[in-house]
Amino acid sequence: MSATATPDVAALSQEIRRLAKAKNAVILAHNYQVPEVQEISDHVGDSLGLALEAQKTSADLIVFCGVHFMAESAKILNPEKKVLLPNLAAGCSLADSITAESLSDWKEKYPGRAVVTYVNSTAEVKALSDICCTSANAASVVRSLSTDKILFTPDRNLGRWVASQVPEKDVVIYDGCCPIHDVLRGSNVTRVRDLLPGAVLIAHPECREDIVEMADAVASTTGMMSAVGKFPDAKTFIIATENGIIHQLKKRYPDKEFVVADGCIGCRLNCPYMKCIGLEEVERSLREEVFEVTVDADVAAGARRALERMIAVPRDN
Ligand code: CIZ
Repeated sequence: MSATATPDVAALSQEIRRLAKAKNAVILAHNYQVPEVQEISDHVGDSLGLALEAQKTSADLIVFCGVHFMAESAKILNPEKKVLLPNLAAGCSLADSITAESLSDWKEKYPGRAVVTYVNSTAEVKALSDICCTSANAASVVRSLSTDKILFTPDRNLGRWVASQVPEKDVVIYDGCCPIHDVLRGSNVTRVRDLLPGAVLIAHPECREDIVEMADAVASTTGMMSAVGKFPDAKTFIIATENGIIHQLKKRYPDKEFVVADGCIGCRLNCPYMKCIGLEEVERSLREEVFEVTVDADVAAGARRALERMIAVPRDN
């Protein structure tokens, strides 16, 4: 906990840690969560890192501070554990951009292709896929497949970036996107760059093509943590992804300056779903053991196969 925490934050944080210990719970937080939630968590990371933590935990209870598809993946990989999502409103517009029905129609339109699905998707969609990927391993996942014919779902920006990294494959890309990343335009980033000459631009592959093309590095949130270290002489970094990652970047690199790519923390690069879990929701979740995430057994079996195939592939970044 930071020295500047207000008494409420301090008291709530203490109570959360007390409850977590009493209930043998592990608290996992995504890099996009608010700083105070990241601070009371046992592990902070991206969806792949957190899925792996969930797989190896000996805790009885997993409190997942992230969005629904992430908690669902933790449940699928740990069917015996109770997995809690502190706020059921924590959805994902990208995951909602594809349904099992629309994927089935699309598979019929492109028969014989291997379906690679970004983890930002529902369990039903994962269950209809050959393999999942995250932004930290998407290119390696596509490269690992024996077929050259790929259907990539649902993020068109990540899909296009992956296709550019693996040009030997023929990748058909679904037309979904993360509205938080997709709303960012090259002109926003250029304006920030002009104000900060010499700053290094690191972009998430969910950003639009022009932004990825002007970036000095393209990386997942975990990849961003190591990418900063590759520019030892740079003082200032412009970060093109959801603003929650800034907290971990500042902790790891206290001497560097991080600026959100739209130049305005809390505006466009702020996911309302990622930000709907606060300390009150985490405390209630632990105390009342709400809201339990469940997945139909047949759906879970199909989704687990796609997730486990993904986990066997090493990370790109
Ligand atoms: O895979 C994740 O956790 C997401 C959604 C983004 C990232 O790059 O970490």
